Amino acid sequence: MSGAGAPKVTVDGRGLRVVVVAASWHDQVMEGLLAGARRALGESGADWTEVRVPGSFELPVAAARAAAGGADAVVALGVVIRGGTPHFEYVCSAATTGLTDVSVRTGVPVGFGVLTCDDEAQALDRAGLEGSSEDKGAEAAEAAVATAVTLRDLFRMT
Ligand code: DLZ
Repeated sequence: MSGAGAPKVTVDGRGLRVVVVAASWHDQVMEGLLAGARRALGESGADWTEVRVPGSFELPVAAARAAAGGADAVVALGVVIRGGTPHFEYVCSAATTGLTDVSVRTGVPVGFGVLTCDDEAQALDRAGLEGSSEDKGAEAAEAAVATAVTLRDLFRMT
């Protein structure tokens, strides 16, 4: 999937409580994703906390708990790199389906910052690090905050 065409999202997130749920595989890439998310959340004015889980497979249950606990938005960050077995497909599918289910079932938006890459070079290029061409951690945080604001304003109108 190409990152071309991504919108520039700037939004006022003051008053929102955001939970960042982050997996722990692939340290360097994860640090880039976390730094991007922190920067975007700081610029939005939202309050946030961070929770670490072992792998991307564990992201949905942490997101579900955050949503049940009163978060206005969740940002899910993880890195899955293809290996030689079908495990990659299972972990990606579980994370994607699980996070989608949390957001639709609870009405709490989940920013999807889970990189699913063929190799580490692809992941580094999307991690918001020096020399990266994309910053998926920031994008996921911006999307979660923007959607939470949209939903909050929608309910104010009705
Ligand atoms: C097992 C596994 C493998 C092989 N690769 C990754 C990965 O690239 N990225 C990631 O976030 N997690 C990986 N995991 C761990 C699973 O997500 C999960 O933590 C374990 O299967 C234990 O439930």
